[in-house]
This record gives sequence, C-alpha cells and structure tokens, in this order.
Amino acid sequence: MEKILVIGSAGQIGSELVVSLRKIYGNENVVASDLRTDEIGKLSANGPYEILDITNRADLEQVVDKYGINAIINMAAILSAVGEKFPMKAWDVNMNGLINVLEVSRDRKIERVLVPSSIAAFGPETPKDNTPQETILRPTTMYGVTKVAGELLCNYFVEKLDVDVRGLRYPGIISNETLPGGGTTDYAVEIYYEAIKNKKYTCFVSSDTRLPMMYMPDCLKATIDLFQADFGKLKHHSDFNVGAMSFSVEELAASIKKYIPEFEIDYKPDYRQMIAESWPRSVDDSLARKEWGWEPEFDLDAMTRDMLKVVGEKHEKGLI
Ligand code: VAH
Repeated sequence: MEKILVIGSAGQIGSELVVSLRKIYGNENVVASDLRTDEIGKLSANGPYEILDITNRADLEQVVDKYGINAIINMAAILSAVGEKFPMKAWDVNMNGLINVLEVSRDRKIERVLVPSSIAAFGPETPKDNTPQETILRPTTMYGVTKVAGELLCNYFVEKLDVDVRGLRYPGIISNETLPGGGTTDYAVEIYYEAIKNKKYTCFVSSDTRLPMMYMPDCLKATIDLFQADFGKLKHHSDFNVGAMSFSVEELAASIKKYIPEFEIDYKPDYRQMIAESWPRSVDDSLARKEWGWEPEFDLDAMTRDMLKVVGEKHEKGLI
C-alpha cells in the first residue's frame, strides 16, 4: 500500500498533484503538507494535511513516522525570480530541504522519492534549441544552481546510497487552479487572467522571448508517469528533460486573440528578462519518451481554449 507524502502541496503543481494522486491511491494514502496554513481548507478537505517546514528534519521525520510514509514527492522550492531576491533562502529551502528529504528517505528506507528539477538547470552556454539531455549546466540563477546541485545530489543517493530517486526538468508550467509563486515563467499564466479580466496585459519579458512550456494536465501526467515508472528500467534518474511545446510571448498573445480579438499586450521587460534569456528555447525529451513512455497531449491552441474557458468561468463566478 502506497503512503505518499507530498511536500509543498499548497504550490502551483503540488496542489493539483495531491488531487490527482488521491484519485489514484485513495484520499487517506496521500498526505499533503506545506509550510503555509492558508490553504488548509482545500488540501485537508478530503485527506490528511500537515504543516511541515522541509528545513526542519525533526518535523519531516515526525510526519513520515506518523503515517508510515513509503514514498515522498518533494515539490517545495523557492523559484527563479524570488530566488534572485533571496538567494540564501532559496539555497536553504531548495538544498537543505532536499538533504533532509534524501537523508530521511535513506534512514527510513523510503521506497521511492521524486524530486523535480527544471530547465533552470541550463544556462547561457547551453545549446538553446532542442537542448540535449547531457549538456553544459552553468545556470546564472541561484534557483538554477540549486537545481544542478540537486540533480547531482539525487544521483549520488541513487548510485552510492541505494535510494530510489527520480526527477524531471520541468519547463514553464501553465495552470488555472493555483497561481504560480515567483517564477520567471509566471507571465504565461498571468496573461490569461489579465486577458479575461481586463482584455490587456503588460508583459515583463519581451515579445520574442521563447521558452519551453507545458500545460498542467501534461505536467501531472509526466510527474505521475515517472513516479510510477519501473526504476530498474531507468538509465537516467533525477534529471529527465521533458517537453510539450515552445512558444514566444507574441505567439501566446496571438493564440489568445483568436478568442478575444480585442485583447492587447504591451511589454516592460524587467530583471526576469535576463533569467529567461539564459534558458533554452526548446528541449530534446527523447530519453524520457524512450525510458518511461513520456508523451504530451496539449499544444498551445488546446491549452489556450481550456485556460480561457476555466479562467472565464472563475471570473463569471466572481472568484478572480
Ligand atoms: C520558474 N516556473 O519560472 C519556474 C520554472 C522553468 C522555470 O522552474 O522559476
């Protein structure tokens, strides 16, 4: 029987991942946890929720022992934009928190650990188009530094300490449930909300900024497919490239204008422009497709149709 702990459950991905996992494994077998207390309602409505500070090892051990946890998915992270404002906080949460997860997993013989990485592991010297699985990793953000260090640490625990750790390099993730918290790719979510509410958006990166992106249903599919993959068949472990689509901001705006012709966009690039420019435009995810059957479903037009439908319904109900 799986007893899964999701750390960082109140975040953009974690909040939807908990719901998806509970549908598969049963509500009581998926323990949601986060530092935040404002999201308890949703997360504790149909399953266990624990307030958990990932940087506190004793807290983590107490939750693991209380529920007899045998699998951990760590979604807790300080993302790229906030990480540049608070770099040592990002190191503390992303690295000291990860060390706690890996050490407790080793000590308690946790059967399976999933730790996401990101395209932020790449840097300006990395080939920009169809970025290979094995390539130069010289990120220029603290978030990216923690992702590279995290990948290396996770692979060490696999190879030297016999812990089952797996991970995937998320592109920008777009969703309509929980707003993202402090990433450079947040513009790709904000634009839909502003298009619905105000028919206009001022974007903080330039119109030709092109990044790898993924719609949340595909993100959840990739995460759960890798979580359920036969570890013995994986040749890579904590650093799978996964892709779905790549588009520029102007292409994103054009996809919205097909449904909201009066939508207008202007551009005021800020410090996040440099971050975005250090990342690839597209990734080669052939190894994820080969080793665990990765296959995305959503393209830009399908995502825009669904985003505008769901965000539009929220607006009509006065929820945004
Ligand atoms: C960020 N959304 O923007 C995150 C992501 C691809 C980057 O990891 O920081």
